[in-house]
Amino acid sequence: MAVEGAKPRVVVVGAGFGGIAVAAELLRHGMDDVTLLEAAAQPGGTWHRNGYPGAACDVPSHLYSYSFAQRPSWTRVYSHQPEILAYLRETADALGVTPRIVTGTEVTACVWDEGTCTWTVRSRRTGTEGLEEERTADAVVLATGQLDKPAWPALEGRFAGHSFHSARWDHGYDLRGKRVAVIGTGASATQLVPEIAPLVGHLTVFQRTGNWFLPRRDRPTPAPLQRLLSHSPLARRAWRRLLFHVLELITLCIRHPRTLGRLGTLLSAAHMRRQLPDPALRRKAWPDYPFGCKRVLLSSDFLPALRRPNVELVTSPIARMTPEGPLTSDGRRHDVDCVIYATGFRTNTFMLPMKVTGAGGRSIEEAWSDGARAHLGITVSGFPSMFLMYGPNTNTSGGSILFFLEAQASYVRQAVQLTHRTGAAALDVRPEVQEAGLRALRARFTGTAWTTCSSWYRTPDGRNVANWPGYMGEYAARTRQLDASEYRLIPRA
Ligand code: N01
Repeated sequence: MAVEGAKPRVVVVGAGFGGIAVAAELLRHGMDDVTLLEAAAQPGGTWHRNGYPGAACDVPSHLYSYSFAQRPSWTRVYSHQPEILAYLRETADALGVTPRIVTGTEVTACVWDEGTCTWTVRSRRTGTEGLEEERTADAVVLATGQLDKPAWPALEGRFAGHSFHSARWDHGYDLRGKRVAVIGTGASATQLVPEIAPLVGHLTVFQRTGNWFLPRRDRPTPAPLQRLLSHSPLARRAWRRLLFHVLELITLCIRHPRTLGRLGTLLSAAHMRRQLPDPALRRKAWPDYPFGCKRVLLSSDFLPALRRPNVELVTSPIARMTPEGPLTSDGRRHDVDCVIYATGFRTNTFMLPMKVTGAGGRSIEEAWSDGARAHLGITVSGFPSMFLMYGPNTNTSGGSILFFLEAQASYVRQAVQLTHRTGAAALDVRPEVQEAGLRALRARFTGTAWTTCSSWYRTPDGRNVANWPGYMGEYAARTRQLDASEYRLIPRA
């Protein structure tokens, strides 16, 4: 039973950038009954899981970091995974979040109890079928992210050699001198291919769709910039502001494919032509959809890696897998020792990694049978005081996801405060508000580049359930102040 006057008990599922952001926000506002349950052995979320060679961020670090924990000393313009993970863990330590994280704990179910107006959160030790633990919470925050569950292609046949997914890299396997296949050419493949190409005997890269590229000049942070940022908080703010506006330009191009989008196309095409002087290879790698429909890849070393003598780009579709390697539909069998699936994540069904049951015993699967939806990507009608971090329609194709996470953390904190202040047990977004928001959101996609091809952002029937259709600034404005009239307060039993 929710206890009147007592501090709200909040359980956060996931201790990545999202979970840590919301926990830090609650603690900063005096709500210290917060527990984070993390399935992995260590906090860090996607930056703990994705340790493939070359894993890095393609958003500049001075923006891909919390505004409330800025680090002037980033060693590189685009930091690599170890530095980002260290930053996240150090920040969690400094803000008092770490002692509240319970690792190795997999949440199996979150169930809304109508009698007590609380959530029951069931969990067990990760990887066991053992006894389940139960916690009671006044609010749950699901911070499990959009990019957690690796997607494996449904290919007929079985490969007899070694294989693994890029998001679960096998660090024990020595790639040196081996014949390796990489399936997929998304953001992950783009980062790992240049790293492994010099090590392996032969590398075959299987591309289903080409990509648009923009340069990513990965280099140490220039010393004068680092000095300036270390000494001047004003300069730090100005630098972040500048990076923010530069990234908003990518969204501007995506939103206006017929006008400004052409400029993006030109810039990308010039970069790709410079990097691929051989017309045959260029033709193979070239995308066949408008700039910005899929994620624009920031890379200056992937296309040059394709020119190496030990690398081959294969664009004939994989017909099936054989024990020796992929067989492409042109009848060629590509014999390899190892297959690396850089095939992304299961995203657009959005099913959470645990059972979630809301009011009236309705499951999240039922609520989302017609596609994942949430008010501002955060609250779902019929699931009182349940909040999502990086929920439906809050991904960004151009900006920094951390910007969205901070906006969501503040919004969740306001919701928990409102509930507590008014003496209510919970709050529930009004269904008509959620539906009106969804209609407006869908209308915002009309005419944008996102609608011009299939991508991981979209369901098979074409709805974009992953991305925010506008600018980072719009999302911040929309979420800055929680509008209490959009919610129904549920009185205590
Ligand atoms: O996954 P993806 P990812 N046969 O889905 C191909 C974030 N991220 O892990 O384009 C052959 O983009 C598929 O082909 P197609 C970022 O948000 C960020 O690379 O669908 N190929 C595609 O090429 C990113 O968008 C960073 O035709 C098959 C690839 O596999 C998101 O994670 C770094 C196939 C999957 O690409 C996902 O990126 C890395 C098949 N059967 C990732 N099935 C940063 O720097 C799929 N493919 C912050």
